[in-house]
Amino acid sequence: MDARKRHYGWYEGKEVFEYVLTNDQQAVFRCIDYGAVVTGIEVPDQFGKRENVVLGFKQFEDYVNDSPYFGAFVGRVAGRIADGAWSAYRLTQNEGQHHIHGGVHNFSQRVWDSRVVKENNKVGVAFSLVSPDGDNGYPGNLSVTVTYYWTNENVWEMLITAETDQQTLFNPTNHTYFNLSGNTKRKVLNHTLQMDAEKYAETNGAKLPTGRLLPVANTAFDFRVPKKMRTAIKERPEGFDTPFKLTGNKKIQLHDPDSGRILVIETDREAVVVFSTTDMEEDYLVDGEKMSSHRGIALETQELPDAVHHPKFRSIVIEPERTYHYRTKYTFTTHQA
Ligand code: FUC
Repeated sequence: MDARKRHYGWYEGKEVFEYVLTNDQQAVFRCIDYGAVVTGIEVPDQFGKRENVVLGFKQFEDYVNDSPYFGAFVGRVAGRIADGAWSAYRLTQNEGQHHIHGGVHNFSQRVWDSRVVKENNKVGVAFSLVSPDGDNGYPGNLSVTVTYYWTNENVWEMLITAETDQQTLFNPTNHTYFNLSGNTKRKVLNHTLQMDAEKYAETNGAKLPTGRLLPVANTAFDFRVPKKMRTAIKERPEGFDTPFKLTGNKKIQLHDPDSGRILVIETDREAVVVFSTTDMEEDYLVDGEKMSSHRGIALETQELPDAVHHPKFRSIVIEPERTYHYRTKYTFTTHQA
């Protein structure tokens, strides 16, 4: 196992570093201390060819200028909070009248403290920051650490811990977009997606949950058995920006039959938001080509969005004098050639 740290850029007078973690199979995990962003994951296809399977930019400036949260750690609260309202607090309204992804200059746009951590069979980077009382309207000084481990078995483990000195909200996620074809040489339409999710959260025109959890059976949202994204998009041409409530083993599996790569996600979180990038036609480049629909798929493990307004959703209120732990594991394998 090997961990290297190197200069990546400058942000608000601070030097930004990239960490390159290489395991004994020569598979590589890259991340930066700006936004705790995952910038690359290079894993073998069915023939052993290592290529990158996440969307990212070539240079640091692109992450700062116009990133749709590529690889980013999102907080304090991922997703939308209706009207930026929680209790008597008023959170930054940064998507129309609503609050999204923690507000402005949120966790994905700050330089974190970081250090390399080593354990048996894995190496990682621990990123920490303190979000001050009043940050984007949230009460309490909140200390957050997110550790990304990269193991010898090509597993990325994400461990999050948090402590606060006042009651506040916390619902973090990592916003990595996956494309298992390798260096985005194909779109994700031939990938199959399978999820242990019996219900999805109905959303309104503002992409906010209505509070109704509906059965996936006989809908485009049924991914209980593997379904090609091409088929899913045909069933739902507007695509997916949808919270699914996880059940059973809470497994999420993405498979690219062409490269043979498989990603299995396991989590202790309540839900996953699936964002299919449908209609994302952008000017910025990914692997030398303009970002366009279905270049990737974001699978964001978290508690159900806007939980503060829906008592049936798992609470995201956290209390002082406790340490909160959250865990998601991403395993990369291949089918047999
Ligand atoms: C997901 C979506 C949002 C937004 C963001 C970049 O979290 O829920 O709609 O587009 O990604």
